[in-house]
Amino acid sequence: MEKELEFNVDGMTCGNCVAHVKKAIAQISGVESVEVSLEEKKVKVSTNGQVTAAQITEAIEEEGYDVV
Ligand SMILES: [Cu+2]
Repeated sequence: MEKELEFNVDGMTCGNCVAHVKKAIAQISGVESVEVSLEEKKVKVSTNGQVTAAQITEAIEEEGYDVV
């Protein structure tokens, strides 16, 4: 079943940051789409329901950004 997860992410300052975060999350198997709002510092991820929030948090943190 499809599931949407939302994260508040600190440290993104420009379009490159957004691209890095998007790419890192999109590589996780089971992720269907990623939306990033630089202004709101929000990341919305649609998944097939088989992806955990912890997996996504890890991917964001590996890119050097903070999930708050
Ligand atoms: Cu940047």
